[in-house]
Amino acid sequence: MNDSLILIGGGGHALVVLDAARAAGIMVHGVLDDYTNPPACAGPDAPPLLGPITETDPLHIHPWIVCLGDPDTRRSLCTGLAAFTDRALSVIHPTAWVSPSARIGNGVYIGANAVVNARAVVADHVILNTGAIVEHECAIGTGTHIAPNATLGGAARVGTFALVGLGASVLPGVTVGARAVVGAGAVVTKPVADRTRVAGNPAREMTTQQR
Ligand code: JB3
Repeated sequence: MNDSLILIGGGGHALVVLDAARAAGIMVHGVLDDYTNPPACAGPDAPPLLGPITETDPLHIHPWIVCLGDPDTRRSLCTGLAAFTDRALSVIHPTAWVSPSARIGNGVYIGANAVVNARAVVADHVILNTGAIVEHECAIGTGTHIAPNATLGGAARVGTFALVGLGASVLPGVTVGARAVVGAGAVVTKPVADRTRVAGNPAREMTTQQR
């Protein structure tokens, strides 16, 4: 297998993954994107565009990471690429702290200054964005995005393909369900059901009008 990385998606998130990969000494082979607009990742020092995001040929020989923030697109891509998951590569910025007792899946992005403390379990394709804090014994499901400066208290749990928004907090031991969305700055004090959107302090379910 060639060890240079494919970025799936070439927008804003790919830009930060590209920087982190380079800072970690990972060579980036190219980008898959749909070219509807010039992708943010294009430019003189950018890796080449190799094809649309659905192109799987390069994934037979290269490691890869999904670089799309949109949860629905991430979910359909990660599900469709399940056969290639063993080649999904995690990119960890050198300034992140990851406890030696934490378990990190495949294709995980851990951004600058993020912290993953002891015995946390982070499943495949998770984004732990810039400065996110994942405390001891947390469990994060596949494909979930913990946004910049969001904090999960000790032993908090977040289900698959959920979003914990910018600067939000989940109190220790509290569970956020699969595909739930926690709004920016929210403070989650009670369990959040699957596919539920919450916001505020303390976080409450958003009505259809508030969305
Ligand atoms: O907030 C932060 C720090 N990061 C956000 C990140 C987590 O999610 C960032 O600000 C953006 O909100 C988002 O980054 P992302 O996913 O790179 O979005 P954007 O900059 O819009 O780039 C999406 C790229 O994916 C574009 O180049 C699209 O052409 C390409 N793309 C291809 N197919 C697609 C699809 N994007 C979407 N959403 N859906 C597709 O099917």
